[in-house]
Order: sequence, then structure tokens, then C-alpha cells
Amino acid sequence: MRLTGVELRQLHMPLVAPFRTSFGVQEVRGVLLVRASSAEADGWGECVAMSAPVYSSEYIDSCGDVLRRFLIPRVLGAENLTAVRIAPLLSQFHGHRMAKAALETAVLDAELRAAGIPLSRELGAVRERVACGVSVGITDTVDELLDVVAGYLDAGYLRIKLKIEPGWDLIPVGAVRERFGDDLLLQVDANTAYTLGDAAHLTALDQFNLLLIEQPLAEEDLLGHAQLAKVLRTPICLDESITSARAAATAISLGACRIVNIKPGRVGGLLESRRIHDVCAAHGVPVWCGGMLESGVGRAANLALAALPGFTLPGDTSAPERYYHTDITPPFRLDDGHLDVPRGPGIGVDPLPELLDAVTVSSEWITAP
Ligand code: NPQ
Ligand code: MG
Repeated sequence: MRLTGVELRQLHMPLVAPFRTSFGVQEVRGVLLVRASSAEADGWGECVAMSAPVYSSEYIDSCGDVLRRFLIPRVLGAENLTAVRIAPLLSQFHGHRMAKAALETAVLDAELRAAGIPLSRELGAVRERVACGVSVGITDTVDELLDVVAGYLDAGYLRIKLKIEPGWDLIPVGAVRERFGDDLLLQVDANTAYTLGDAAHLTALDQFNLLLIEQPLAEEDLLGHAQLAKVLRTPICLDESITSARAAATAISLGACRIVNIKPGRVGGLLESRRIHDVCAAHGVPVWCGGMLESGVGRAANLALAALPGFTLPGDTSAPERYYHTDITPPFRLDDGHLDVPRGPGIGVDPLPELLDAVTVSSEWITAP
């Protein structure tokens, strides 16, 4: 395949309700979509960076810039381009994994559409539907949290993840456990909000029989997580820290985590995600698919990945109405707590032009000189 051009399209998607985490409140999702065009087929990739560098160092405009100036020009010239050649072609450029992931996914989608192969089959999926959990933001009161959780359980979600931070942890988590009982699959996500000095405090979470605590400490602090793991009974799961298969291998060897959250954007793409899945499987470490408030384009790719055998815990692959009034693809529907893995070629869904145009704020094409 040879690319004829790449489109960078910025979307503005209002959230159904503000989403509060330890790093701030989001009311709108800015989305950067990448479309890879070739004579055979077009493919789509969603860049999961946020508008500001508060989850990781990347943000939408940094991704647009590096894609436009460095990444896209490097792949536009390439003959016999395939998705597996993207990472080697881009390896001279450090970091910028979310930007690289979006470009790789767009090329992989185009390649698979041209060949008529579903992404799930290409990755090695063993499931036709995926068990879904939901991530619940910080609320103003515990009563409000209990109402929100009740609503998601009514909708069928199979696992609840509560966002926590210092000052919003033991009381809300205890209240949810108390109200919904011991059988509820419950976990928490701190998005790096604690320090090792909080270790004694965090051990009080052990009484709530959580599935896991996600990323309590800083992104770079693998040793700190390993020390924390010595005093916590609750398994530590890493999100922000796992930036590659090598990082996963290091974290597991150090005893910094017993579970891994895989997000293709954070690790540089679906192919690196599969390598992380394989490293974890070899160590007996369960994985689950994270979420970044994706539109239907990113969600479709996540579902294909989450259908791999090592994804044994419900992911943050929620239905679109959790976040949006209208999505840009035909809607995925939660059925008995599960979403179907798309069956069509590539990511298996197409953005609907009218819906896409309605939320598009800008578009530019980058073509070969
Ligand atoms: C996490 N996701 O696991 C993230 C972080 C996150 C579903 O909890 C706008 C865009 C708001 C991306 C809030 C979930 C976000 C975002 C949180 C990502 O850590
Ligand atoms: Mg997380």
C-alpha cells in the first residue's frame, strides 16, 4: 500500500455529564481523528490525547504538530507501506506514542479493509463479545455517587471503577461496597494522586475487597509501586506507568503490579498492545482494556483488542451513551453487560458523514510533496 494523503480532523464532542478525576474535570471531549487514504481503502485511527497534558505529557495540539511535521511526512513517502512497518519507520522520533498509535491504527485499518480482514481476527481474538465495566467520576456527595452507580448497574455494567483521590477514597468506596454488597466487582483508580507516604492510609482500602487499585503513585515510580505492593493486600494495577512491552516486563519483574491496564494510545498502538498482552500472559498477569472516552472509532478498535484471550477482566469499554448523546458511528449497544466485537473488515465501523461533520471543528489534508 502507498498512502496518497492523511487527514487530521478535530472533533468537539460534549459529554453527557462532567467527568471528574484526580487530574481535573472534563465537560467536552476534543478528539483528533486520523484518516489514512490509499488507492485501495481509507482507514481510521483515533488519537486519545486530551486537550491538556494532564493524563500524560501528550495533548491534542502536540499530537497534531508531531503528526503534521514529522510522523506523516515519514510514512507518506514509503513504498509497500504496511502497519507493521510504521513503528520502525517512526522509531527515530522519541515518545509521542498517542500520535504514533493513531497513525498506525489508521494504516492498519486501511490495510485490513483492503484485504477484507477484521481487526479482531488479525490481532488473535477469541471472543465475539466483551464484558464491560464503567468508570465513575468523583461526585460532590456520596449520595450522588450511590445514585450514579445504581444507574450503571441497572444499565447492566458488570464492574464498577471509582475514581479516587486524597479526601475521596475510604468513605465513598466503603459506601458503595456497603450499599451494593460483597458480590459487586469493584475497583478504584487514583490516576497518580498518592505518594508512598499514603501507604498506611491506602491499606485501609484492603477491607473493601477491591479487584485492584489502579495507578496510585506517579507514572515513573515503579519502585514506589513495588514497595507499596509489599504492604497492600489489594492488587496494584498500572495504567500510566505501562508505556511499552518493556515497561510491562520491568514492572512485573519488580513486583510493581499484578494486573495491567492496556490502552493502545498510551503504548504506541495496537501492535505494541498485543506484545504487552503476550508479556503479561507469559507471566500469568491478567490484563484489561482501558478507556479514554473514545468515540465509536476508538471504541471499535478497543473491542477487537479486548477480545484477546488474556483480557480476563472487564474493561472500561463502556457503551457510548455513558459519555455522549450521539456518537459518530452507528451506536454500540450494551447487551447483558457486553458489547459485540465488530465483525466487518478493519475496525468494522464507519463514521457516518452527517454525524461526523456535525461535530467537526477543523480538517486538514497532508499529502506527499
Ligand atoms: C483512566 N479513563 O483510566 C482514564 C483516564 C481519563 C475511563 O477512567 C477526557 C478524556 C477525560 C480522557 C478522564 C477512564 C478523561 C480521559 C479520564 C481519560 O485513567
Ligand atoms: Mg487509569
